[in-house]
Order: sequence, then structure tokens, then C-alpha cells
Amino acid sequence: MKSIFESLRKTRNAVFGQIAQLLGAGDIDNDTWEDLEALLIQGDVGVETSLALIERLRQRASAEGIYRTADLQKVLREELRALLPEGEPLNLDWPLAVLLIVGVNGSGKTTSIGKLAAYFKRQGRKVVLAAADTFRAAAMDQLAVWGQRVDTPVITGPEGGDPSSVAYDAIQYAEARKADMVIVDTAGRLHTHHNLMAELEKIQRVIAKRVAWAPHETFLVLDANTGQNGLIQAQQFLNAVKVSGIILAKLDGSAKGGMVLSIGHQLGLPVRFVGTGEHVEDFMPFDREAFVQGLLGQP
Ligand SMILES: Nc1nc2c(ncn2[C@@H]2O[C@H](COP(=O)(O)OP(=O)(O)O)[C@@H](O)[C@H]2O)c(=O)[nH]1
Ligand SMILES: [Mg+2]
Repeated sequence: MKSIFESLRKTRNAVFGQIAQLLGAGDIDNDTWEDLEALLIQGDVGVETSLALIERLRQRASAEGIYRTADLQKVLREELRALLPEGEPLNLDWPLAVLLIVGVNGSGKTTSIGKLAAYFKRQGRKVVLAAADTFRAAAMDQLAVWGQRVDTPVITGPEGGDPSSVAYDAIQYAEARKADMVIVDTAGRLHTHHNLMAELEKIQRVIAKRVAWAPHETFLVLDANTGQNGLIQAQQFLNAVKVSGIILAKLDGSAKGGMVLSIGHQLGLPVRFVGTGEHVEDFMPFDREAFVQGLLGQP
């Protein structure tokens, strides 16, 4: 199992390690701010978040009389952490909790759902999976394989069938078997973007009618390699469904982990879980502290 620190190696080597170097020994001057800004933007933090961060650091440097770069580094760690919303405890304490998982094709939804099922089972929960990506039969098969691997029932429907009814059936099945969690997989691509968003809205609506306050969590799965495009994707999904958290898949191998900072800052969404490989154990709850340490290197 790769740790968050290990998984951020490429991101650290690509850019963030240079920030730690920039803020080595010496005094802060105009170049410091310009170089820092350039590195943040290069590090997929995004222009808006980078500028806000620099502004905040400049304010603190002047208010707190910080003139050495080494002292700025400590403040930077604090401010990076502050960009990431801590998030309330997961809202899954229900007799039947429903989790809806959305995201573009290939982002890592189905894989993450297999890992989530194993994670929640270890916590003693009885999980049912809903293969509501009916657009492709292969997608349902893939979830069925995960279901076998993690010993969890998977409810499917006919190819091209109504995804909402798969979610509905899975809830009914879960109630009959006294399961306490349903995780719903969805399509990431349809004939048109509009169709996809309309479908996701419908699934959300059908679930809400069937179970009080459901879906209790809606996680958007983002591929950590997409960088700033992930932010645009997130905004599109937010227009259709009530996304409550992010699963950051494929952090292993990505050099663009800095994107998480702008998702936290600009969308206020907490990252809940991180995928660090293709296996069931390559998955862990997000840890802000470990993330910032992984970006900059050890303090
Ligand atoms: N290295 C790595 N690969 C992953 C991770 N999560 C998913 N994948 C791979 O990404 C590809 C797409 O994943 P899939 O779950 O099918 O995406 P979906 O289309 O959103 O359901 C598959 O080949 C997965 O094995 C991860 O955390 N790390
Ligand atoms: Mg899938």
C-alpha cells in the first residue's frame, strides 16, 4: 500500500520540492513572491488560488514581521492546510446510508467503489453495490468483478436500461437483506453531456424519494492526473448533483496533486478518500497533514 507521502513523490519532484528550496535560507524579496507564484501555478494550484495564497502570505509576512524565507515556509504549510476544508464527519450514520458516486469516464469510479465497499465492510457495514452505469455492459461486468473480489452483492440491470431503477432495486434489495449501505455507480459518459447530467439528476431524485435525506453523500471521483481540468469537471457536476466530497483517484503516478488545493479553495469541497493504485488496499481516507507534508517534503 502506497502512502499519501509516497504517492505525492512526482508532484513533489515536479514542482513543490522547488518551493521548499526557494524558501530555504535567505531573506524574502520581490523575486521570492514572483518565483513562488510561478511555481504554484506550474504546480496545478490554479491562478485564482495561487494569487489568493500569495496575497494571504504577503499579508501575514507583513503583519507578523516575517522577513526570512525559512519562516515563510512554516506559514506556507499552515496556509496550504487552510485551503483544504476539513469536512464534517461523513454523513453515513443512517439505518440505510446511500452513497452516490459520479465522475467522468475513466476517472476511477468503479475501482473506487470496489475499494469503498471493502473499506466500509472492514468497519462492520453490510454493503450492496448498484451498477447504475447501464450505458455499457462492460461497466456493469467490471463492478460485478469487484463485487466478487470484495464479497459484496452487486445489483445490475439490462444494458441500456434505466439507471434509476437499478439504484431503486439495489435499495430494495438492501432493505430486504437488512444491509445498511448502498453505493451507486453511475455512467461517466452518455451520448451527450446534457443527457448525462439529466440522468444523474434523475438518479439523485429517485434515491431521494425512496430513502429519507438520501443520497447521504455524493462523491465526485477525480483523476489526479487531470490537474486544473478537474476543477472544470467538478463545476459541471456540481451544476447537476449535490456533490459533498471528492475521491482523488490515481494520485500515484500523478505530478498534478496540487489541483486539490484549488478544489478545496474554490469549491469548498473536502477530499474524502485517495486512490493510490489499482488494488483494493491502495485506498485511504484523505489526511490534510500528510498531504501538505507530501507536497513540500518533511518539515
Ligand atoms: N494507478 C491507479 N489506477 C487507478 C486508480 N483508480 C482507478 N485506476 C485505473 O483507472 C482505470 C479506470 O478506472 P475505472 O474505475 O474503470 O473508471 P470509471 O470509468 O470512472 O469507472 C482502470 O484501469 C483502473 O484500474 C488508482 O488509484 N491508481
Ligand atoms: Mg465505471
